[in-house]
Amino acid sequence: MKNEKLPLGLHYQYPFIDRKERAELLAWIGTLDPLWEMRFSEHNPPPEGDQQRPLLRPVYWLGNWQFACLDYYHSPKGILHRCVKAEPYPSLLQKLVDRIEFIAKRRFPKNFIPEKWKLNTCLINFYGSKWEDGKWVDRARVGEHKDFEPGPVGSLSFGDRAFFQFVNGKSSLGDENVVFSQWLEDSSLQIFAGDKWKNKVFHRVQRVEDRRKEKIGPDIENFQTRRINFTFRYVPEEHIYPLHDLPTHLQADIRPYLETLSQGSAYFKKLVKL
Ligand SMILES: O=C(O)CCC(=O)C(=O)O
Repeated sequence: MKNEKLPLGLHYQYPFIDRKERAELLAWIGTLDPLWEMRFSEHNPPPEGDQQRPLLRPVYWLGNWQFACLDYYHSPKGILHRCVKAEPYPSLLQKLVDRIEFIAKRRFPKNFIPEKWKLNTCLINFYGSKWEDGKWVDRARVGEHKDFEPGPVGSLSFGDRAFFQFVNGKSSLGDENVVFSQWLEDSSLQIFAGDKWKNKVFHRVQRVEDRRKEKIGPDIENFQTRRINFTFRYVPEEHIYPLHDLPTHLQADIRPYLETLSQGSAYFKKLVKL
């Protein structure tokens, strides 16, 4: 889909990133060491009927890290000890974030933008296939969910294009459930905002094409990446915790992740030594 007229609260721009920016960004992404997190931990065990499992894909967070085992940020109630202060954006990313914030403020009604809103949190998702039991298994999708961080969410896509949908409920309902679909192209920007797109409907990535055959992202053991997506969100500063302000049992739960991160990141190296 090109930059056609979209419903209020949706913005799509393709291309948003030029070739030089893309090359710089991808070179930087290649230096990251994404984590393959487990959903639960010793102090947050699976609820009855659920089981411990890895996330569908490797991730990297900037600004603050929402470790899956701490439970994701879920405003207004699930905000305590969810977001751990993490690395700041590199300057090339900050420049893009400034542009996205500018577009959102110009494009959407004032009441779509919370006071103090700024895109201070970034989740980088790596989509692709995982080597499992002697074969490559496609893991390039995300089920229906909402992003509970307040205000507009900005999303940058790289690599193979993704089929993105807003839906009314859970997937068993089939196609009548779909409110809006769009392809997210390489180097595109999507922003969604307002009560309908943020709070009422769910969103999901149904599938990611496998056409470009481009080597994208860092080497990840037993994983082939074909799409990388950044979602920029706003977490109010008072909900972001310096690591050492977390209760010690939660620090213990995320300690192995921090150790792993410290091998590739000066920020986390310093943090684990403190
Ligand atoms: O990959 C995408 O386009 C969307 C990712 C997403 O829904 C999320 O990170 O919450």
